[in-house]
Amino acid sequence: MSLELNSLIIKIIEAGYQLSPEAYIFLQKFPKEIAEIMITSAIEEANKNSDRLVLDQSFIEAAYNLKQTKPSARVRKPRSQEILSNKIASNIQYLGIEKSVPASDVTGFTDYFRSRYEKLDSILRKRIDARESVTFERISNLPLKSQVKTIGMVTQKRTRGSRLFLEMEDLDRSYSFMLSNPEVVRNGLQIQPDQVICVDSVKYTEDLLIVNNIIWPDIPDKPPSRSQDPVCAALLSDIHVGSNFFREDLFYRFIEWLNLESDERSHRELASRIKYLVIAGDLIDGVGVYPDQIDELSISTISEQYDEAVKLMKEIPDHIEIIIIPGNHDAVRKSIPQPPIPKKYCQDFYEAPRINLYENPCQLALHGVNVLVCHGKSLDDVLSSTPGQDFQYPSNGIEVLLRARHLAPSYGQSTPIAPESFDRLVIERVPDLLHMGHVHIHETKKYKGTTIVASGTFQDQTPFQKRMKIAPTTGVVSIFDLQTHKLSRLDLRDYE
Ligand code: D5M
Ligand code: FE
Ligand code: ZN
Repeated sequence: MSLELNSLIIKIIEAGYQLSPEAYIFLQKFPKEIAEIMITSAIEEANKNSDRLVLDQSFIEAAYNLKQTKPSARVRKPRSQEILSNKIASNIQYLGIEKSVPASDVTGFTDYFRSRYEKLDSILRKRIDARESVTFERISNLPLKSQVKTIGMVTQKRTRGSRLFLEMEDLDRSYSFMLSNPEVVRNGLQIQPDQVICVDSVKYTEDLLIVNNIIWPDIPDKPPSRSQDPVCAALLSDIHVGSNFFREDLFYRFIEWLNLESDERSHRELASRIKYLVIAGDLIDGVGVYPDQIDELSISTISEQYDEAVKLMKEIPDHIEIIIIPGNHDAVRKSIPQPPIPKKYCQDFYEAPRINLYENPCQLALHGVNVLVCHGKSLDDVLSSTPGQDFQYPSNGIEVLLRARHLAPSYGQSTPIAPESFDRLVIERVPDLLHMGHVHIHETKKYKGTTIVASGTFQDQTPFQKRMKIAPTTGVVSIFDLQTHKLSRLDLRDYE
């Protein structure tokens, strides 16, 4: 013990103070972690008072007690030997997205949509059943009644009676397609405007083809990659710091849970394996995001909201790596892909090596497991305008995006897409985990080898959500085991 104390005494001397002999004996009674907190708080307090030279027992005790009552130290730091993930090095590999290349004024969105078509055409052609697809130009030279597969972007989708009509384009021309088989129509109704698909059709007239089958780009059914280490990621989003409806109390409960403060052994065991915290956007509530938002803010400037968010993140135990992408409430451009939250708002994040700020969307390998994180603004469009979809079940909407291999297929609805030369929203690499937020409703599902997580929120229902009849799941976090891919639902409302 006294050997360990020596390094702390050096710290005191380097700070310009002396330790009294009785304080030396007093400190020996505590584990090193506690003694260190005591000395650090005593130095901090002594620095505020230029007359003090000697740190005695009563001064140290008073400084420590003071620190314990401050909000920034509400949480007991866990004993490091209890934390399994402390012994495992972090392993984050950044997989992109590609670098942003703005489209030129002249070509505008033409380049963007060409890139989308080409990327999805190449994904579709990797499928055995879409490989022999022909171009629209080639169809024009075929006789009527020919059966063909072809790949196109859906520019229009409309129903007439029980039939569904699609207008589709490839790089040269457009065609009309008609779906009448009820099964095919049901499948076709899930197609998102501007999505790229393959259709197996019969040439009916010179302008119209009849669709027998729709082939989505989709993902292959193969086993996902697994971590060699028994570590977990906690998945959350939509914290909305600065909102009147932000549930700071639930967030502090979460920090306590991460600090192994749960009474249940199984919870402490799970918490001890958390190595990552992944926040899929809407860290703050922002300012002026919607009309009259100012009436619903507890913190009225963006920089103070981020200051508060920084304070909360600093409370997360040190051994946990934090990954943050922006959402539509954060202080970055609204069109996606969104750049990381900028330095000017959270210098401290950029200086903390364990806090990683990335773009929305962002793809990472965590211990070899491919994780795609996206805020999910496009779910507003998918869930509100696709038959059978519902805000209450966001994971079905995420599944549609995964099958479409695109994170925001529809242009011109409520999701602004940045005019760039390349479409960086195509899901080129198949994720093992797809994590989206935005809807504020927690729901998970497995689709083929991929785990889908729609994360909850730390914001209570807002008046807007009440009008929209959206009942948020506030204070629910998903814990994803990177080794077994098992999901656990942590409901902080149940945990005292
Ligand atoms: O989104 C919070 C919730 O509000 C989420 O469930 C989506 C819903 N929302 C937000 N904007 C819209 C629009 N324009 N249409 C439909 N639903 C919407 P947040 O990003 O936190 O404000
Ligand atoms: Fe949100
Ligand atoms: Zn959002």
